Amino acid sequence: MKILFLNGPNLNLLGTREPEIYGRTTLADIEATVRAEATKAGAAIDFRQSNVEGELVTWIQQSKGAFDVIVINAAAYTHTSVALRDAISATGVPTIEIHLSNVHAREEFRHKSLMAPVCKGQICGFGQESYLLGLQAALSLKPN
Ligand code: CA2
Repeated sequence: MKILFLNGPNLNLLGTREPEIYGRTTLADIEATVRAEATKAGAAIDFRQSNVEGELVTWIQQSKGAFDVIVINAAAYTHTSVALRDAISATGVPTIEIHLSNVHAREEFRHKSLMAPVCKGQICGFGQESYLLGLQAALSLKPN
């Protein structure tokens, strides 16, 4: 199984700013943990981050035929991006939405996810563990 992990804007800052909200683990640390678990499960992962909405859209479009599942932490674009939602919907690759923080326990503007209706499901609030739970959810989906 091939799984594409996508990370949105500012997640490259993980571990360096606002540790009280996002912890001290870097995105590279998370990638290493997820990669090790995926390897044990016999899955191949690609792990990418971009601050550019259009780049994330392009990666989602290109995932068709190349990946079985997308796991995405779209960060702030979760709450604003019709383009990401349309790309997920148009591409049709099963997608799992993840977040480090519990977005529903934070500011009201974070309660709404534009992509949630076109995703298989949402995992949030477990810190870096959300990525491993996202991996487990991806593994539980049968490849098309
Ligand atoms: O909890 C999550 O994973 C979020 O997707 C993180 C986004 C936020 O906009 C979403 O509402 C919830 C923010 C990512 C920014 O990451 C930073 C990391 C370190 C320092 C500053 C920002």
